[in-house]
Amino acid sequence: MSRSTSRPLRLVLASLVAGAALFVVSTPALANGLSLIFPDPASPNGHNIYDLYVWITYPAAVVFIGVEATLLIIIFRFRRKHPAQVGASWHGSTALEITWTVIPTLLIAVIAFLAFQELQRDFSVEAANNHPDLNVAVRGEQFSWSYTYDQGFTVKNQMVVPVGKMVHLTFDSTDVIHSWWVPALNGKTDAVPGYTNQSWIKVDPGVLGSCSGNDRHRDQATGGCVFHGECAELCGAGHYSMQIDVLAVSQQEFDAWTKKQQTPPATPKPSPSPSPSASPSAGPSPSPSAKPSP
Ligand SMILES: [Cu+2]
Repeated sequence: MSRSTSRPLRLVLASLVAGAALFVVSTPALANGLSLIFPDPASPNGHNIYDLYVWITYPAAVVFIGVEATLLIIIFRFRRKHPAQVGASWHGSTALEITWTVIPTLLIAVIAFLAFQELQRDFSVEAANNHPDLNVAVRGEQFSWSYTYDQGFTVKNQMVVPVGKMVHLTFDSTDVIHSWWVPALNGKTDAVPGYTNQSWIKVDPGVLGSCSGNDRHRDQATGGCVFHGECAELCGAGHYSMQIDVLAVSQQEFDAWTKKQQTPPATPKPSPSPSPSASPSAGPSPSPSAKPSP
């Protein structure tokens, strides 16, 4: 191998080794739950989506490294070595063309099949087959979320659910398309005006013991875990403000919270009737700075 050839080849080899090292280093991190892609999943469909993503990423990384390595080797090995050199040329190769059409088509078909299967599970089948413990209707509007529970009350901003229970979610919108997504819990689900979408969550009870990550925090008042998500469909000027919070608590805390929501707010006591002697103009004296209206 000449000196000029060995240098680029060394570069290629070094790049390959660096890529492979990165891949190997990231594998135990993924296995230990440290997320390089999504937050740690905390619901069965969150787990399934996460696993599918990782298992698509592995072969994709192998294909990527293989293609890039082949490309680099060809560039350096078959480059023009002197100005008069004329490269070899081919006019079509049926075998090659069939190969590079069939293999990617098969790969994409497998990915599409697995993804479609998982989406079906995420969107409704699982909840329908498992008799949901709770139904919550999620409604998007510019620019907030509301949650209507089986028990007949509606809350805004934060959804509260018991851990370990199958919560069936339906989604719609009053204005434009929004999308409800808490990556640790479920797949992105659109809230569409005039159409009802479905999904579900079943939060791992373990989050009551361990609730750490960039996408979640401990709720001190209840000991529950708050998962964070965002509207994932550009829906107008206030899109950024359509934040999503899901507080997962114990069944006991959930029952107490539900009871509180169902209790009608205390009606204020009627004020005593004014004394007949009171002057109708009686009231706080106007501020000296107040100007009379014209
Ligand atoms: Cu939005």
